[in-house]
Amino acid sequence: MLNRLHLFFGCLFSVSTAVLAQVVPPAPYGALPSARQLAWHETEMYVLIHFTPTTFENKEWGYGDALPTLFHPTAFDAPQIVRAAKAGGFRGLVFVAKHHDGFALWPTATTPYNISQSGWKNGQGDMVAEFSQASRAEGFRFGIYCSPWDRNNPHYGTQEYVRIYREQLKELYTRYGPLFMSWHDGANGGDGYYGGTREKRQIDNATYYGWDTTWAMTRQLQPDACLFSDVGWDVRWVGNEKGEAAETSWSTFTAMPLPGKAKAGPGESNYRLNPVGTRDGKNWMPAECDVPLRRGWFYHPEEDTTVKSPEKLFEIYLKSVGRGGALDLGLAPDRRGQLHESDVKALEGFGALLQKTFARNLASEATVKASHTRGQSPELFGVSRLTDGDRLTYWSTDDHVQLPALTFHWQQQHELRYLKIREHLPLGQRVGSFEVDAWQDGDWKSIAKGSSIGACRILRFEKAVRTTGIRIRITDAPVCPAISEVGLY
Ligand code: FUL
Repeated sequence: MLNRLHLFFGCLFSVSTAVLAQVVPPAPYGALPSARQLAWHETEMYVLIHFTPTTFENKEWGYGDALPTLFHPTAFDAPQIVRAAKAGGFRGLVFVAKHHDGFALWPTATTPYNISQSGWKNGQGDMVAEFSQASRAEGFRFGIYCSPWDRNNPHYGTQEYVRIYREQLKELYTRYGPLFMSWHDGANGGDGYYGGTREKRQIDNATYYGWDTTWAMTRQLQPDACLFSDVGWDVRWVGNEKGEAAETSWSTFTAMPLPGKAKAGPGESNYRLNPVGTRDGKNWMPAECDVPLRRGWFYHPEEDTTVKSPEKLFEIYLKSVGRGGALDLGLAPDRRGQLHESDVKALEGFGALLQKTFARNLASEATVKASHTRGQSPELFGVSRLTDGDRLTYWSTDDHVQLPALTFHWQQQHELRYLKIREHLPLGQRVGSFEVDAWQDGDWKSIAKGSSIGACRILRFEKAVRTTGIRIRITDAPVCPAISEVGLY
């Protein structure tokens, strides 16, 4: 009797563990994104605004000696700028609250070199506040860029300046609501005005700023803000200002020592690796791809004809967002304090192009089949998850099925040019490569190959294919996949 009971409970136990085993989600793989990084991935496209006395000097890098009264926008209109960005499909705005020239665009107690000394709004204005409000009114996330290099400050190069810089961040972190980014450029030290001394000041970027202390403050005061710096942190610089990640671009990254150094320290990064990232890297640190809409980051009237076309912006989009990163597009208000007509037109054209290209997802109209479904549980891990528009749901397979395939079939032929695919990021970057086939003349023919996926991978087929079927085969993966979305356009 005891033996039979044993057997009975034993069977019950193994059946229930089998059922359980079938429905548990796959174990996460490798370095994982934080909640703030996941939110950043969803923001995906944002703009970066440069507007300081440097605009009125027609320079790219202000020396720090421009008179504050030089800053006098005649028709400043933050909502005009945000609306134009929104028409371009962007979802966030990072405002340069202080550039290398050291001029603070908000009324700060930390330096007299600030907006209250300008004639704008009789010295009563606060441009950070205006951009913050305009952004939030349009549903944008808001962030700030405060340059560590300060060519105006007499204390630059001393510990007193580091204290002042932290104080500036503290004001920015506590006055303007939640921030999605705290952006710290990498241009550091050199010649400048420095309180009238007009000299060259070198600092050791690796040690001078005491980033660990500063960023502990960022975490405390702005827990949702992703830290951008050229040495990485939450997001890494893509390594160029063309807005281009490499064809293969992993969201994980292991900082490598600079040539000749034994180990990578803060302030060091081997930029050659930034466009690519590191497969199975130590940290989740996806690429931010920054690029100005014009030739430079600031407005120059002679560059009115260098505004990138909607088509060029679309190419950049494919190489940034389409390679798992985010696109950070530099916008430069003119001396009125608005975007020039050419910039507005380019943004509108780009937004329209995105809309048109990705308007109809044919994957949602297809009969979709998977070669395998995790735990034979379509409700939890089935193919319907691929087109539900929800990044939190995903299709997956049993642990031992690492190279499955998906097929999409239609009754009639469709013309296809793009594939968009996303991994379920909370489980890490899992897929190493994949291949796309089209059903042609009664057989599957390979039409495209991809490697890293991550937040989003967009493949543009060499030419448009007319077909009734598409197959996606995972061709390399150390673990089972977790794919959250597939789009075919
Ligand atoms: C760089 C700066 O030197 C440029 O002026 C610009 O602000 C760009 C976005 O970052 O590090």
